[in-house]
Amino acid sequence: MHSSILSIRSSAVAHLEKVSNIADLIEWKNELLGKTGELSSILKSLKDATPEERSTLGKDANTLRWEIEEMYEKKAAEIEEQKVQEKLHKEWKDLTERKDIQTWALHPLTLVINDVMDTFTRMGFEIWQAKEIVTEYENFDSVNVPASHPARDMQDTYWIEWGKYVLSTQTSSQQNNILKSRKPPFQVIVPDRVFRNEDIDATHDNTFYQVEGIVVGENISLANLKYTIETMLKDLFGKEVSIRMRPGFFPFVEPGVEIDFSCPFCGWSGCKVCKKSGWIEFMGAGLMHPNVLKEGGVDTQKYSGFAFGFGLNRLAMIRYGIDDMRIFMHTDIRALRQFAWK
Ligand code: FA5
Repeated sequence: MHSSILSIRSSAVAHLEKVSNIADLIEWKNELLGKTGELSSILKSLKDATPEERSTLGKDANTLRWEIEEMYEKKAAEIEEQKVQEKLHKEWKDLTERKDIQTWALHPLTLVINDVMDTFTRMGFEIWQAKEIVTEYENFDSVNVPASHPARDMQDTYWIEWGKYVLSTQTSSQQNNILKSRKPPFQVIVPDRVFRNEDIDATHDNTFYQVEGIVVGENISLANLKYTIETMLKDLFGKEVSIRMRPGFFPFVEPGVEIDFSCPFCGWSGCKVCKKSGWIEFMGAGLMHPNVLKEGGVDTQKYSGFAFGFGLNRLAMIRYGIDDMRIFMHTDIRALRQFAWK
């Protein structure tokens, strides 16, 4: 290659290495190939050259022109690629990081149901899947509450079909189905939503959760009931909790009791949760009424049983220090999320 072309070429290559953007690249090309560019000047000067020189210089100059065009295209592509990479790097987002997405949370009632079910399954209870629409027979007659019985008025009922179907007012509506489908001895726990046509206030809802437990076997007594409930409460609150039984009336148990437990927050000294009494009202329970056992096909000469039922909403309120039950059924996510990990 002609020495002057070679010198243009090497300075062009050196200069190109320093070029890092399209504007400088265009300028670089213009300085070589533009009207007043170095190579153009050489091509223009060809007319004064000897024919021999004209042929070699012309050929070399043209070769360099194509080379410069090629270098230009290659560099332009490199600059473009670098721009894309920088953009990608700047805008890259780790979608798996999910910093800006709120973490999921279980509903406080679900958390309490899960814990209560864990406790009972550890004690060997089977979980029974209840129904929310039940027959009048299941809800009332089968648990010793005949049509004329005043106890029907104790729970204001939503009728689905008058005289036939109701929204279950109590998980006790499952007792008869359980008795008919299990052979003693057995122990079953039933968590479910129940419904009562009641005025709603801070401690009453018309839709709430109950947990029913029934245990049937030989020589089942109130002592077994006491042990079961104390064990469950100890597991739930992580400390010793005592219970006391007061006489209580429920048509499906005899004797019937109301069970309170010692306040796990103040240990009897009196606090806001137990309303300074040291005790928290918890559940209805008792030994299963012979009529209920017989209606379920259980041999009452051989077997006895106990049953209990408690409100899960009230337990969740105690556990989380909530003073208004209505937040459970309202859909205020801000209120519900705060209990997620307690
Ligand atoms: C019953 O429902 C009986 N079936 C419990 C039972 C089962 C007794 C087995 C004996 C043997 P009671 O109506 O008291 O009983 O309701 C039980 C619990 O449900 C109450 O202690 C309370 O915690 C909860 N509860 C009752 N009414 C409401 C309401 N309107 N809102 C929220 N919780 C309620």
